[in-house]
Amino acid sequence: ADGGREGAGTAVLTRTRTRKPNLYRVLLLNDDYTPMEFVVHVLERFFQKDRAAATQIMMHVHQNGVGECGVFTYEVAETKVTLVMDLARKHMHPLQCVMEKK
Ligand code: TYC
Repeated sequence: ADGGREGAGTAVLTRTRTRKPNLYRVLLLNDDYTPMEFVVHVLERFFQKDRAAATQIMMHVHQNGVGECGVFTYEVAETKVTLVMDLARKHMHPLQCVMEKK
């Protein structure tokens, strides 16, 4: 903590450390209809994955039912979920994207 002075010789200690932000995992859920290529595209476009990483995550979701796209602060996670869900709806794919507190 760093020191400050206030009033008649009164020492004041103020907190200098910032707080850790609450973090959220963004997850993709498997379904039987969304094309694999569409899921790979979503991971490249919204989660900055290269083709190899995107394919690996997509296959993990395909085989395990759920997988992590990334970890973000609340507003960033919420925005990514909305962008994925809007694109999936536009293409009439049942892809589900959700967030959960870490
Ligand atoms: N299971 C889908 C298929 O066989 C592919 C898929 C992967 C769908 C990941 C959704 O989050 C998902 N076409």
